[in-house]
Amino acid sequence: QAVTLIGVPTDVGAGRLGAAMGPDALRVAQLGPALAHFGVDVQDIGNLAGPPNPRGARDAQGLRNYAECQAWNQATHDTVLAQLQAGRMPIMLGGDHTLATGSISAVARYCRMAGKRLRVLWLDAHADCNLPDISPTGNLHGMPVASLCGHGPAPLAGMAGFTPALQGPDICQIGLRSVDEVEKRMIQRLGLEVFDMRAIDEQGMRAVMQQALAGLEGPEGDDVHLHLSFDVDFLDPDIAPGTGTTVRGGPNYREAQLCMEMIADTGRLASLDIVELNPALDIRNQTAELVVDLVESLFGKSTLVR
Ligand code: DIR
Ligand code: MN
Ligand code: MN
Ligand code: MN
Repeated sequence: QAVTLIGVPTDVGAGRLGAAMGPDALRVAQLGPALAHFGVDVQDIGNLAGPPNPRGARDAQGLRNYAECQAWNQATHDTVLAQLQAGRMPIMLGGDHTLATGSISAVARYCRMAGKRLRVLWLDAHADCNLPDISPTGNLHGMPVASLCGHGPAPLAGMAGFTPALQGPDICQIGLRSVDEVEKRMIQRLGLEVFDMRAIDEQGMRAVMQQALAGLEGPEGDDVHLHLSFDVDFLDPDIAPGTGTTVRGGPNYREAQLCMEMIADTGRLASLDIVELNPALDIRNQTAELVVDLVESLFGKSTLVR
């Protein structure tokens, strides 16, 4: 297995500064060596270049830092596509969640060329399907799911070379507990598959993940490309304080581990975003270290011989 680490040091889509330091915090927490330990061929190509954060106000469309978000996404798209075409699994070290528009649009483009079916797992406290006119903040990190489903600014919605890059039912969101009023209707309109925290409370993480991963294991899942978009604020703030928009009541350590282990068991993971890690808000890099611990499980770390 060959993996490429791609640093995307941007916070232009977020409401607070600091996620731009995320890639280096993950390197300090030894993400690369942790994966190499499992026999993975790891290449770290360093950080992508892009514009700094102008800390702009909302523009006429209702967006903050739109041109800069567009530039970061284009760079991300181009690099991810090249890595997939080279037969390597891209891992984005974010950076705010806006970058998922670039990474997933590249994955969608690649899947279409390679004849694969794309399935996206979106671990997040938020639904990220706002539009410029309904967003309460104007921050683009609250919008990538809408862009990928063909809504919002045309250059972002068309980044895959066709629109939409994804249909709502191709995306499964897990861990939601903070959704804006009008955004709730977008979830319905897009037809997203959602397991919110109430579903996890009532059914347990195991039953939720069994449903989320249905159809991926065995021969019927052979042509599936599984992309994981992992927003660090998915995790409970008690264990993961180092992120910009914490929401209490998220998955605890054991639930998060089980989630990752069950994804690993499918053997279908083919690309990954790690986003919204904000070292400026972290405590001695503990959130970055937790993320590395969870990514180890995602790559098959287990207690017993498997
Ligand atoms: C909020 C927060 N729904 C927004 N979104 C966040 O600004 O659109 N997404 N934090 O991760
Ligand atoms: Mn979030
Ligand atoms: Mn997010
Ligand atoms: Mn460890």
